[in-house]
Amino acid sequence: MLIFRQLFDPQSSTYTYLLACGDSGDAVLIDPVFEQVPRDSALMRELGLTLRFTLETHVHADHVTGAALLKERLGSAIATAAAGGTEGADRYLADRDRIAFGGRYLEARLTPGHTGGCITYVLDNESMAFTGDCLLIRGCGRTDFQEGDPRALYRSVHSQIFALPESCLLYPGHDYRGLTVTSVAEEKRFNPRLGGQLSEDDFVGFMRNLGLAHPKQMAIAVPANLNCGRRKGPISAGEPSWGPLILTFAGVWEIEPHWVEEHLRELQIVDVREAGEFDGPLGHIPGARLMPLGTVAAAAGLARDRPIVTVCRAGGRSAQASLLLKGLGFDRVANLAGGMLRWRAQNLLVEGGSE
Ligand SMILES: N[C@@H](CCC(=O)N[C@@H](CS)C(=O)NCC(=O)O)C(=O)O
Ligand SMILES: [Fe+2]
Repeated sequence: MLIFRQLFDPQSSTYTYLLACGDSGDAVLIDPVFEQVPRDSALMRELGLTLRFTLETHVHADHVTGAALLKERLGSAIATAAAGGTEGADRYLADRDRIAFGGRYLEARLTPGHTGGCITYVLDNESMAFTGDCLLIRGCGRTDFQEGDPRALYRSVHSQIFALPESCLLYPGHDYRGLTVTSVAEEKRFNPRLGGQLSEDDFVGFMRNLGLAHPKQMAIAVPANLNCGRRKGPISAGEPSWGPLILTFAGVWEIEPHWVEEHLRELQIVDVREAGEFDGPLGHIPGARLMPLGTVAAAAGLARDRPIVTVCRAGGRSAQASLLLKGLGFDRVANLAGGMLRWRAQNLLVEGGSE
C-alpha cells in the first residue's frame, strides 16, 4: 500500500509531497519547505512514519528547503540532482537513479530547463510523477535564471514527461491558482505552451515574453538551497521556545503534562471546563483558574508576561481555547496534551477530585 499526501505552503504556493510504504512505514518528502518543518514532522509522527529521504526537484528560488532541518531533527538523508551545483547532500542523483522507501521506489528523470539541475520523480509503477517546476498544470516553470533554458525545458517535457503513460498523474511543484493535479494525456493536449502542435520555436517565443518579476525570496533562497537549506545564525521555523512544545498536524501547539507540573509556578493554567467539572471527580491542577470555554474570548485577568497552558477533560475544548487566545494576541499559549484524563493517569498533582 502507498501512503500519499499533497501538502501546501501558502506563502510560496509550493507543494510538498509525502510518499510512504504502508508496510514498512518508510517515507520520503519531495520539496519540503523550511517554515513547514513543524507541520511535516507532526504528520510523520501522527502517521507513525520514518522519514528516510528528502528529495529536491531543483534548487528553489522562492523558498528555503526544509531538507537540512529535517535531517537534523528526523535523521533523513538529503537527495538532490548531481547537476544542481548543491553542496552538503547525502546522495547526488543522475538520470534513472532510484530512491527506495520500504517496498516502493521513485526514479529520477533529469528534466533541465527551469534550472540546470531539475529532476522529475516517477513512481515505480509510473502511475504518478512529481514534475517540480518543469511542467506546471497548463503551464511550466520560468526559464530566465539559474541556467534556465527554454529549449532544454521543451525537450525535457517531450522526452521525459510526455513519454510516460497517458494516464500517469502529474503533480507540480507549485500552483498559483489552487489546482492540484493533472495527467500526461491532459497536458499533451491542453498545455498552452507545450501541448498540441506547438513547436520548440513557438515555446521559445512564448518564454522570452513572460515578463515575470524575480521571486521575492530569491536572494535568501538560492544561496541557502545551494547548501541544502543551511543558513548562518540562529534561525527558527517559527517554533515557540519557552517550553518543549510540539505542534499537532491539526495546528495546535501542545505541551506534556510532566513539564507543566514541574513549571506550575511560571505558568498560568487556564481550565476551560464548566464549574461542575472543575470541582468534580477529576479535580483540577493546583492554582488553575476556571474560565469555561464560552468565556475565554474575554480573557479576563490573563497576564501577557507569563505563558498560558489551557486544560480541559481530554484536551479538545482546551485546544480550541488555545487557538482563541492566540487570536487575541497571547503568543505564548499551549494546550495540555491529553487534558485532565492524562494528567490523572500520570498521577500528577491534583486539587480536589476523588481518588
Ligand atoms: N511571485 C512569486 C514568483 C514565483 C516564481 O517566479 N515562481 C517560479 C517557480 S520557482 C515560476 O517558474 N513561476 C512560473 C509562473 O509564475 O508562471 C514569488 O515572489 O515567489
Ligand atoms: Fe522553481
